[in-house]
Amino acid sequence: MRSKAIRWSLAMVVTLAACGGDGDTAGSTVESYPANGLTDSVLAIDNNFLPQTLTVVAGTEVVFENAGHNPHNVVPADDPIATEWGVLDAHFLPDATYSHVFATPGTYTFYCTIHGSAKAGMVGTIEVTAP
Ligand SMILES: [Cu+2]
Repeated sequence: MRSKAIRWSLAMVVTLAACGGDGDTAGSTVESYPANGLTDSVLAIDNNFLPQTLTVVAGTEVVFENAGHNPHNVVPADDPIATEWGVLDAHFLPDATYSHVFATPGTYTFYCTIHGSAKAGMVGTIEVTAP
């Protein structure tokens, strides 16, 4: 039982390690890139994100900071409990920061569930471009 689990874990590590190059088993062909040491930032103010659209190269760490006086959160448009990335308001009180490395090119729409929806209000976008 246990050795099977370990073997499965190793298989996952090997699979992930192999993802640097040619495709993966998930059906997605978008390549991921390692952290590149660059950082950029998005401020949560009352009640908006600044900037509302940020463009970064894949591998950049984006630091979200609650620069407002109110609690906010940062959740992906299709993931309101932030299972993939993002931070809920309990961990994003004023002055708190949350950072995430955007490794895969694409468009990442996010919002604050307190002050917006996935389409309006306190909503923002990270555009991640290929290096
Ligand atoms: Cu908010």
